[in-house]
Amino acid sequence: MKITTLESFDKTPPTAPTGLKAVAAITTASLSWTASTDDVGVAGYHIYKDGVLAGSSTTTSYVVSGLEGNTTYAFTVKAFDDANNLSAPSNAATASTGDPANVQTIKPGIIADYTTWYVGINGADKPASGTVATLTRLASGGLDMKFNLQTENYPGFQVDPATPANWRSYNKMNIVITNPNAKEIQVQPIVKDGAWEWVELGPYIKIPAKTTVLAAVPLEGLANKEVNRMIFRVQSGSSGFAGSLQLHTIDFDLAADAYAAAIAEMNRPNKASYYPWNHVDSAFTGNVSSGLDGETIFVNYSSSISDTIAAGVATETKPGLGVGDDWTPYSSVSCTLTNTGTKAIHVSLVLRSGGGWVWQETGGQTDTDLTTERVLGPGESVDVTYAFHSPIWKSAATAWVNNAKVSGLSDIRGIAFKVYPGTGEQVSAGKLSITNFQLNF
Ligand SMILES: [Ca+2]
Repeated sequence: MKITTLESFDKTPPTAPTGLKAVAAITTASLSWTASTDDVGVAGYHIYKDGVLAGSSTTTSYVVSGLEGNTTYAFTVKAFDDANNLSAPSNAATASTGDPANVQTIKPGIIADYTTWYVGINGADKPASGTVATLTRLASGGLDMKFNLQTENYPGFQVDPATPANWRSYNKMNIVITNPNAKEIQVQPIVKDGAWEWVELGPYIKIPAKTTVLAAVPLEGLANKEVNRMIFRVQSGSSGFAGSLQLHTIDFDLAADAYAAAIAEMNRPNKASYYPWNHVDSAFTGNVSSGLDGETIFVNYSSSISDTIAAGVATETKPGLGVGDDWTPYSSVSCTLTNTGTKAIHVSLVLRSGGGWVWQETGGQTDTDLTTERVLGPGESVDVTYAFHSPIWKSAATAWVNNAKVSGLSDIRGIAFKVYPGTGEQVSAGKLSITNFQLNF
């Protein structure tokens, strides 16, 4: 057989990427840039951290992981074409990672100016007697409210400045607020102006379940910018429930990306209990029990699991909301799998996406082993990473061959870990523990 290799005629490198931006969190930095052009075609980009290759991307964005906290990094990107011609570097973008010991570097703004915050009910005067809702200070200087919307309507974070606050130089108010509940919360900012007229500032701010937002509140409707009372009135997006809400900051005229890294980190599901893990998937009939114990997800599997009977544990990301989590900011799931059973087992991460709850699973493949299933021997514990953009996923759409990325990342409705034996193997009853569960940028 004769093999001929053709020398490429493409000697022209792509143009340098431009407009590189970097936003750092604690251990990661999200990069984006403007595409290069090439006489034949851009094949991809190499990403450099302080001049050292950190990874490659076929798109115009990349997340660099494994960074140190409290450190400033300089990033550059170079484009390459199919002939591996490398462009000049992009502009350098620097980004400083946050302090791992203090994720919430968000400043309280004018919350800190007042010591007399109280729970008001429907904007009324300071209650003479106690309310069901209670206000306490966060360590960061912000405010935490615990409430029960089934027994008390429209609780609010309220304060009456001793002398009217002067907001004349401001165009918008910004608040950073966390909804840690499994249901949407809505917050209406209201002021009583210099004439004690009630002025609602903009529409209700809708804060999705388990989410922190930086909201911008327009002040155009406030003609009289002397403020005698601030009210942040709280209601549920659906039926009333007991829960809490954290108001981290009230400030003015902040940039749209203020606190972007801190908020991204706060929104990252970085522990198992971010999800309830109490959804029973009917595909798993080989369970003795499963669920969440502290931060450990567990599956007590029976000896009856086989080629056709799997065990497993599952959760819905947003139960009852009719939507799933948006995982597009993240690159992977990582966790530690421990098999305390006396026989080997296989473990597959299953994601279910979109309104059809499309079933996609790894079939035991992980990022460090793209060709075979990672079998967990008796007593074995292993750290695994399942990258969403690696070709380790299979589904009905791939005829159950592992060759695809995850589809539908913007609407992940269910997560499950499936336990099963190798073909024809028998298994004794045992336990799979899943620890250190987190999503990674
Ligand atoms: Ca070229």
